[in-house]
Amino acid sequence: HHISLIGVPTDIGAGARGASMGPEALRVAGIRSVLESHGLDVLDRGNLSGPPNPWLAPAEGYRHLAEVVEWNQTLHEAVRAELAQARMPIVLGGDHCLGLGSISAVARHCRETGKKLRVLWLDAHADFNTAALTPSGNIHGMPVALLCGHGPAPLTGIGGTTPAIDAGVVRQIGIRSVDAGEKRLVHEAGLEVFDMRYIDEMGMRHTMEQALMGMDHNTHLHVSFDVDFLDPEIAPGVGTTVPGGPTYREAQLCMEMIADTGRLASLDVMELNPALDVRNRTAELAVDLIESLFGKSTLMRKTAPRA
Ligand code: DIR
Ligand code: MN
Ligand code: MN
Ligand code: MN
Repeated sequence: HHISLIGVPTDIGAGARGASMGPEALRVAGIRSVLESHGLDVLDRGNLSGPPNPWLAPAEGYRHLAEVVEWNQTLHEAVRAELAQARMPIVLGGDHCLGLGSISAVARHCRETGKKLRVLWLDAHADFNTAALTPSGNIHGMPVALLCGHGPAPLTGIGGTTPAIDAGVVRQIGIRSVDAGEKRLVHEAGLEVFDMRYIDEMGMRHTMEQALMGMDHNTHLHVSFDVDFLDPEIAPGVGTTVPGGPTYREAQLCMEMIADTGRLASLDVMELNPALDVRNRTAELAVDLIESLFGKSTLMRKTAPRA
């Protein structure tokens, strides 16, 4: 693997300031050297630049629409350029509105190369709001809906194809906070959601088996990792904590089972907020989990253990 780290230092879509410091916190936690220790070739492309956060109230249901478009267009081009050079982009967010620029570029690459796309969305939230449904106007609560074509053209059209993806390629995992109107739209769109109730009842192993089912040698697997997926007891450094998330052990299993597929081809690490963290422990945990995503395991097993 040839990996490119792309820092996107903005909190333009979030409800709290601070995710703009996420890329540097992940670097301080050693993301590059950890990946290199697994024999991976890593280029740190540094940080993209874009407009500052004006911290305004929503206008017609969206906060900072123009700035969100600008950041995501820049990110779309950066991710597209890495994929065109057969490099694996790791997007260091930044808030989760950036999933739009990242995944629209991945989807475009898949269309151009005839690959099948699978998106794993690891999050406490469904991120499926629209202007009419959002309680906040924060666009980090909308990227999945935008990718599926729900929203205004400047956002849904990034990359030139609307919708950027079909809802059928998405598997959401860890969901435990969905707004009332958002819930209806998730249902209507037919999103496949493995919520915390599902994980509690069925276990993380069965959940991941289901979420990864149907992939083959021609599948491009994209993981969009919102750090608030994790239980706030182990990951306090995020803007919107929701209790009852995956434990350290469940999260490790989730990442290891993704690694076992050998299909991971692009990754987002989003919503890390160093201003709310405790001595960078959430960044260090994120890096630890990313290490598992790239194949760190306790034993040199040839295959995963099977009952
Ligand atoms: C809430 C919070 N559903 C909203 N969303 C997110 O404002 O739309 N928090 N994504 O991280
Ligand atoms: Mn999110
Ligand atoms: Mn979230
Ligand atoms: Mn690990």
